[in-house]
Amino acid sequence: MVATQPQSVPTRAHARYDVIVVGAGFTGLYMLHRLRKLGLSARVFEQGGDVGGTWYWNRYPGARCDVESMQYSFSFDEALQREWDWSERYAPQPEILRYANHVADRFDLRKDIQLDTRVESAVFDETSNEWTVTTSDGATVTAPYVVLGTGCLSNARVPEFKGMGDFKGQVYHTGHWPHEPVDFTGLRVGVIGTGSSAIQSIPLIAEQASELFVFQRTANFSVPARNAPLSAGEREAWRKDYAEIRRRAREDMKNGIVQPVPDRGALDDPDEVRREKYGARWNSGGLTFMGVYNNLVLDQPANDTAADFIRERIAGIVADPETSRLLQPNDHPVGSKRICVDTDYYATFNRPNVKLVDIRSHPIERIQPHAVRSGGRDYQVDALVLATGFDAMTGSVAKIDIRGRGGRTLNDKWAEGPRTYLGLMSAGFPNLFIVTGPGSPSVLSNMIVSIEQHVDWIADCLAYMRDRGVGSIEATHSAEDRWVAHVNEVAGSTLYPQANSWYMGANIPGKPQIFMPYIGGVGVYRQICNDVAAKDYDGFAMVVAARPQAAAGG
Ligand code: N01
Repeated sequence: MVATQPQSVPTRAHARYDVIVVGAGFTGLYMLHRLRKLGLSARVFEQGGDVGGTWYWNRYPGARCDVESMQYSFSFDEALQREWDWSERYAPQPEILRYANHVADRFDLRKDIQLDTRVESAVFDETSNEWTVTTSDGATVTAPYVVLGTGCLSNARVPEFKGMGDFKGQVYHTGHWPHEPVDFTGLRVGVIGTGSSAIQSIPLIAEQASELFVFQRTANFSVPARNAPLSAGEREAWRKDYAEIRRRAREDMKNGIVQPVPDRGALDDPDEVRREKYGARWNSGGLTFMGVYNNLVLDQPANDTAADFIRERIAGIVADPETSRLLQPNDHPVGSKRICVDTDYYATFNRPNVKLVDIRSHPIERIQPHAVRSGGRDYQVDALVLATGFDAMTGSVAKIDIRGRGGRTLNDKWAEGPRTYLGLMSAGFPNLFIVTGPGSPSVLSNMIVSIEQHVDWIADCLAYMRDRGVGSIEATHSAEDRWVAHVNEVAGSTLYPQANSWYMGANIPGKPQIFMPYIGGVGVYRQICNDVAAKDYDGFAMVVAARPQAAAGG
């Protein structure tokens, strides 16, 4: 790998770069920026029509981030974090997308990003230590390194309902929402699913639709967002302490979201104190509800106190007793599925035009040309919204035909569940980095904190290798085995594996059920990654290049 000046690289039938990056979401943008700083040539391939990843695709009504904007933003550039003014406590999707575009423009990234181009395959050549990547435009490119920034929630999942093809109305998936405005005014709409995407969109769809049927298989715990405009004064207050806030996020023992640190377990407080604390968090809103006590995801009786509190609140909001009963989750610990954050979700079921349909007791039998049939009844709908989630964490990686040593595919290696060392690499696939992959804190964390940590670690690793003439890096099988065991052990000490969640792969029929993210906390994880790097990349095998690598980028 020879340093080349950042340059504009035109599309060609065959080209060679130092690094190929898959995806132009926040990972791809920051990775490209870091690679440029190292003087490396890179090409980013993005299947979408613009940058932004998740925030490019998830345009459904009400889409916004459930991590506060002042924390869900890049920290790597001081001027950037001072110049961008978030308008609300929780930024809406269009604003986050504008931010991604701003980052692309500000750092002049677009010239190395090729949009509307899917990476179809990546094949490693053991002789040259290079990846050959083919793309949907028929091009073939090569590079010693590939970085997968494919996103964890980017492979939208459409369940195979019988009769789906017969449906005469429009069908939308929340994760693949059209770019044109969708108007449900006067329409009868069916929403299938009650995860975060549904819970955000249902209140807004209900305002337009003449009738809305919500098809619920599993009730989810949701807490109010308490979203509000962010004043200049509030932004300034954040910025005053930004360096310290960012440090705390990086070193956080949990998810990289700065919040008050609990000093006790739920059962250490008497009933009335506990209720008061839950009430205060409910009133202040947001994901930090789970941070009231330090044992809510560890101890079932402790968890029950939080679950009971939320169930009581639901009962207090929803007027119809049967609807209220159905909306109260009772089959998983609170937090073991991603807790949802909403604006008026439960109250929406008090509207006369909204009906909850229990498809747990009466599964969807088939989709009719103008209806959804469940329990022998046809619910007449003109449009269907599938809020049915994603083949999470591994789905987008699995869509690429990745072949490592001996031609073995990554899908074959991961057939029994994903295996990585630190979530960053998988043994047998040299020079292939994964960002926020399975085995890293990933979806259990503030994604931007994790993305920056991974990208920095990868960039530092590439610099280390270049300085030492190393041509390849690969996770060893033994280090990977130890890490996988550790990830499972930590997950097993929590309540998380008790839920049929997408964290477990449980939402995809046939997908191996393994708790995919690393739950040890972003601070601990960062320290482990730093220690590994400090010990000359302990657990990775590095091979010195047999010959100086050819100049790249040309
Ligand atoms: O997807 P989900 P999502 N028949 O998988 C149901 C992030 N996110 O897009 O639970 C009937 O959570 C399924 O039912 P069940 C966040 O991390 C963040 O909502 O499998 N129903 C479930 O109700 C989130 O966790 C934000 O029984 C079927 C729903 O569809 C993640 O993305 C906003 C079905 C899927 O829920 C995914 O959220 C949005 C079937 N065959 C998303 N298949 C914020 O930042 C699935 N379902 C706020």
